[in-house]
Amino acid sequence: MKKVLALILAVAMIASVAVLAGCSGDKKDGDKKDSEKTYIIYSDNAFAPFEYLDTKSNEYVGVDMDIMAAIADDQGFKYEMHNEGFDAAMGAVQSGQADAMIAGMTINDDRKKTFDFSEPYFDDGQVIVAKDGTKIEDLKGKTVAVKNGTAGKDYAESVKDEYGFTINYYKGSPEMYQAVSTGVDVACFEDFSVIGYAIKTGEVDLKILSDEPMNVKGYGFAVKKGENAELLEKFNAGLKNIKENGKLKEILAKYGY
Ligand code: ASN
Repeated sequence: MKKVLALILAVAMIASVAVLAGCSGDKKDGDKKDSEKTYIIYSDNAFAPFEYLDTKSNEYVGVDMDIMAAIADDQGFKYEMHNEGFDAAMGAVQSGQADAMIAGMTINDDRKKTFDFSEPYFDDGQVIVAKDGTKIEDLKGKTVAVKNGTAGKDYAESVKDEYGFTINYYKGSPEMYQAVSTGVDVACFEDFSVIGYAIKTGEVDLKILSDEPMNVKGYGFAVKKGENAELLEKFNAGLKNIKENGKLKEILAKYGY
């Protein structure tokens, strides 16, 4: 009888030790999960020099890609980048499929209703772009090209009655440039630095019609409003550091700014 009792006791002790070990093991796993969380970040896919496919390495490169890498390194977090296009990125953040987006995204009041933004890291506005020789009066009665969901689209919609044009909507910047180059649309609306880069690199043979960029505002990293505050904090802390230590300047200089 004594032997049986001792055995039961021993088994009970082993079991409780195992349970305890299990508990602390679980806790450790939980901690590990937190620090090793991989954030899902979405971006545009053809918005040079902010994000574009480098055909040599077959990888997405650009200002935003470098900023994200520098900040993740500074703050010690992991992330996975998905370059799916601008409108797709906004949808992914809103649906919770993505934790955040970085896509040369203009910070404006309308977007602040559905997104929380980081501090700005670059300023830009939009310009009207067309074939050489086109004048602003030529937009009347014609169609212009815009990219879905963008600040350029908002700008075009706000002046369409004044200039007398109608709008064709495209998925990406290259499709928009092509529509203008091939004469489907008379002009397009694009961020100044991006079309400036495309013209400079010879990717497109178009001219900027506007005297100066309109609606100049900061670009920011964005999360869904009220969500992922911790990631936004990390981004801002890292951004502050790379602004102070010269890394942001270095990244911008690498792409000609
Ligand atoms: N600057 C654009 C916007 O905020 C972003 C883009 O086209 N990638 O609407």
